[in-house]
Order: sequence, then C-alpha cells, then structure tokens
Amino acid sequence: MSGRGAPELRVDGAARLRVGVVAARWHEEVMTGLLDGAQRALGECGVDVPTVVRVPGAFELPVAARALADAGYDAVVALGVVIRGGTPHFDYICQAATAGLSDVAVRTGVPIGFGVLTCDTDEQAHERSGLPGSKEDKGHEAALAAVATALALREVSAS
Ligand code: DLZ
Repeated sequence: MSGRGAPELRVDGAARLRVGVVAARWHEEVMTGLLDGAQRALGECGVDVPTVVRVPGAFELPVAARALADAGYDAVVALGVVIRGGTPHFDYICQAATAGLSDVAVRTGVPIGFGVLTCDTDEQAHERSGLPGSKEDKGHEAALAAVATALALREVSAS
C-alpha cells in the first residue's frame, strides 16, 4: 500500500479524551519508534498522558484493546510489528490481530487506531517506524486516526 492520499486530520477538542495504547513487544526497536510517534501525536492533541499496556505479541493486541474499551477509554491505539518469516505463521498473526481489533472496535463502539505494521522485511518496518531516517510515522498516524474518530463519534452522539 502507498501512503499517497492520506488525509490531514482535524483533532480540535481532544483534551478530555481518555486514550489507551496497546503495544506488542516483538521487534522492540521499531516498536520504540511507533510508541514515540503515538505518544507525540497524543501530546500534540492535548490528550493527557495515555495508559500504555504492553503485551507479548500482535496476537494479544485485541484482548488488551478490549480491556481498555471495557474500562471506559474513549479511544485505543494498537501498535505492533509483524515481519514475514518462512512459514504461514505471519498470515495467521496478521489476520488474528486485524480481525480481532476490528471486531473489538465494532462491538464496543470504541475506535481503535491501527498501527500494526505487517511487513515482508525489517527494512520495510523501519521505513514506517518514525525512527530517524524513516519515511513514515505509523504510530503518529494511528494515534491521530483514533482521536479523530473518537471526536467524530462524539459529534454523532451529540446530534
Ligand atoms: C510467534 C510470533 C512470530 C513468529 N512473529 C511475531 C511477529 O513478527 N510480531 C509479533 O508481534 N508477534 C509475533 N509472534 C508472537 C505472537 O504474536 C504471540 O505473541 C505468540 O504466538 C504467543 O501467543
């Protein structure tokens, strides 16, 4: 997928939102970039210091996201890095994380920013990590998407 066509998101009025971050631990260096990007984005929106829940791998992200949604958070940012290996394991983990996070969001009504990198190589993951020298900052993008969606849903509730 190319990053062409990405919107510039408006995130006014986010200061009172409670936002939680769920973050896997695999590929820790890239995860550091994703986490930094998400936290920077939330700070720029005026969101209070977010709760960060670390889980072992991307497979565990949906259940942690569900716990934050059930605990009353207004939005969740999910961060992970899955890199293709030589077996079909990659597909199963990506599918479980993607479908699981989407299911949690739709069932609970709590938006989840999707910041899970699914890459063929370490280089592709680094390029999207927000680390120095990278081209994209997917943690930042996912956090803004979660906040912008929470604000959009708030407008729907108020209408
Ligand atoms: C097992 C596994 C493998 C092979 N690769 C990754 C990966 O690239 N990224 C990731 O976040 N997690 C990986 N895991 C771990 C699974 O997500 C999960 O944590 C374990 O299967 C234990 O349930």
